[in-house]
Amino acid sequence: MLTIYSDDHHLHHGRCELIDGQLMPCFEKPERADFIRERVLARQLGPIEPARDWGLAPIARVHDQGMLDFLQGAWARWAALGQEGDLLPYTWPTRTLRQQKPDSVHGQFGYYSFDAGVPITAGTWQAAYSSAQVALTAQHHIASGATSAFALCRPPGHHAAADLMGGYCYLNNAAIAAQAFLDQGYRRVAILDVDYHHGNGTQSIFYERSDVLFVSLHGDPAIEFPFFLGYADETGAGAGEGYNLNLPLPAGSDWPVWSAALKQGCQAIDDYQPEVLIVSLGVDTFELDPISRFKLTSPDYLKMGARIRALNLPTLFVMEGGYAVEAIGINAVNVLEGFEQR
Ligand code: OKS
Ligand code: ZN
Repeated sequence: MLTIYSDDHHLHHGRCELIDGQLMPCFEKPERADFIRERVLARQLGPIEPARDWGLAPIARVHDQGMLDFLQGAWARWAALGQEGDLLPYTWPTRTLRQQKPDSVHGQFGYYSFDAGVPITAGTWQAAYSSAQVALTAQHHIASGATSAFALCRPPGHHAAADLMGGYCYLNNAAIAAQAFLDQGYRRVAILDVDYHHGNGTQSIFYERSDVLFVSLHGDPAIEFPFFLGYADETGAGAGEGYNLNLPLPAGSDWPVWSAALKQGCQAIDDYQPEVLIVSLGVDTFELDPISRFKLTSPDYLKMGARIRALNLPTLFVMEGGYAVEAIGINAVNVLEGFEQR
């Protein structure tokens, strides 16, 4: 399987995030992608190719132009104020507050985000832009006839909505790839999100549309980030009614529990008869993940890949979360090797 990778992810390295009342070093760190890349090489999964530049247009097909302008220009505005530390949002237009964009860089960041897990550093725009280009390059290979490809994206994307960043995500790489397929003439795209967290951004982008089926297995949002989306009664709206399937699972879910939900998700995908499958591949379902509460083991990821392969669809894997860095490469590549039946 071909892997697409960009070194630009190193340009994004946030310092801190708030976890359990304490400022901790960011879990979403460059080593994550480095470990996955090293495992791809060690296992000889296939060639690793750089991203090509497809420009801003395919990104703007999914994201709000105001948010893109903000993300692209925020660091320069922050630095011009004499600041050197990470730019972090801290006020949001929630209940009782006005939904309008203020002038200040902090006010605008709050307007375009839903949590504080999205530090903007000097290289964040370039890293997020290149991460989207990684997804688009892998998408191009599948549209050109490849049966699978791995977009080694970092930063991840599935929490990012059209005009909201959050949960370590700036640009929704999987959604941008899905929209690219549609713009190239595909009519039905399925997205299977196996990350531990609900892909609230991806869901919201396609919620009222029938051309993208979104299926997500995740920690029950009643007790897990992102808390405010991802419940089982969210089934789509308008033309999208019936094209959104959330499968929230309890803390402690292991392979028997998780794989039963996967079976249900795969059945929905099979019924939909998509032309292509995008897998939002997070491996924070791992038993040793520091911020998650599922209990999948490294061999389970081989079974996951084999089950996805049984859908018999051209499949684009897009990297999302996973924070047990010593094992992230093993687990992510196990899915790909399971898919390839190696
Ligand atoms: C608090 C922790 C927020 C958890 C973000 C989860 C990101 C993730 N700062 N999404 O898939 O892995
Ligand atoms: Zn996650």
